[in-house]
Amino acid sequence: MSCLLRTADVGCSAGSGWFRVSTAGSLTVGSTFNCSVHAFDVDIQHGVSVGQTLQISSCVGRNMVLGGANGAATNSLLLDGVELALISAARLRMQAQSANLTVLAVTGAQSTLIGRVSLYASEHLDVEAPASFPSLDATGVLGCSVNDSLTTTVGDLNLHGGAYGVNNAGATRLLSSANTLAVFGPGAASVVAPAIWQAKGDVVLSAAVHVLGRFDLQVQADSNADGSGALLTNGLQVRSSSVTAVTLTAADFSIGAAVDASTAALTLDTSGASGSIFTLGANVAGTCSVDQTELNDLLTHGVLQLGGNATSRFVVHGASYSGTASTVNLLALHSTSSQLVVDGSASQVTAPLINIEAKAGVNISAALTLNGRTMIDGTRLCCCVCASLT
Ligand SMILES: [Ca+2]
Repeated sequence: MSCLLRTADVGCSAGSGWFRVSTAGSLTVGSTFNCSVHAFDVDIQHGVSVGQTLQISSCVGRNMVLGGANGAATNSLLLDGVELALISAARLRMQAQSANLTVLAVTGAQSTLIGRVSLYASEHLDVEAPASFPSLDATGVLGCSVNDSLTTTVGDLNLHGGAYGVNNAGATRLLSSANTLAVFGPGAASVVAPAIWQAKGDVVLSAAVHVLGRFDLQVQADSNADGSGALLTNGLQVRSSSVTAVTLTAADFSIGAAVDASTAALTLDTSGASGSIFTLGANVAGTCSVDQTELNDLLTHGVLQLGGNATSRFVVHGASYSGTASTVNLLALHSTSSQLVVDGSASQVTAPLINIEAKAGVNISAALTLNGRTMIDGTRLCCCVCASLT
């Protein structure tokens, strides 16, 4: 069921055709109904309540702007931040046809009465100021550019960039989702480091990701460290020699194509959930696993670090590494009880420098071959070699 408010059919050509709710008015559309508003511009001065989806569109070719202050944009349909705060709906959908859609500043307080915001531009979608929504999906058919921080506070953050991809640049590069963060193509995404992409749940990088800029990129699934949140990639490539580190953390990894850090350090660690186990060489349910196929996809000429400060237990389980890394670090450093264990079938690591460190012991109970200068530090509590070390 829906209601349809069309004010713009005549107004577009005349440069008028408003949808206005004055301070003396209000609009309520019942709890089971949608409402579609088609207008040259909107002027919302008092409450608009729509039970299901409120869709706002304008004249074909007319740009749309969401957020910011009154008068923040001209020559476009502007739903500013104050107007947004007067809308309650299960979902707000804004649709720019043959036009661009720009997001200016939106605070969490302004969007809090809307369950989900869906933004669609058949041309470009651009986020130009910090914006926060309970949940968001945004589509720019000719590209989706996020040039400031973009956050969801309850649900998913889904970005669709079309053939031109999702681009994350600007002064602040932060994508943060309260549930899943998903980046779709089909065009490759690009991100300017330093940047952080994080989600309390899964991070799904459906598109390939190109890393530009300098310093570090951090991609964090399960950012709330409750043990739920995998990181799925379909290819990541560092394309700037000034990028120094790519750090991926998750409750589990699904590496679907090469993660090529070039000369940058490449780190994969658990998300730090209690008792996090990092398994290298096999997929083991309930652990943060990098199987052999995934290990083969981890490319760097710098340091390759697996595990780290968030790994409570590191299990090497039939893994073989003979890549280009200058150094391979296998680390279980979460707590004073963190161990590194070699078990299962034979494992081998070939690299100029190999560091194996755990705070509470290194326990080798399967064949392990290390081809490179090796430092094993089971520190501090014990170092127990129970099988062959060659
Ligand atoms: Ca989680």
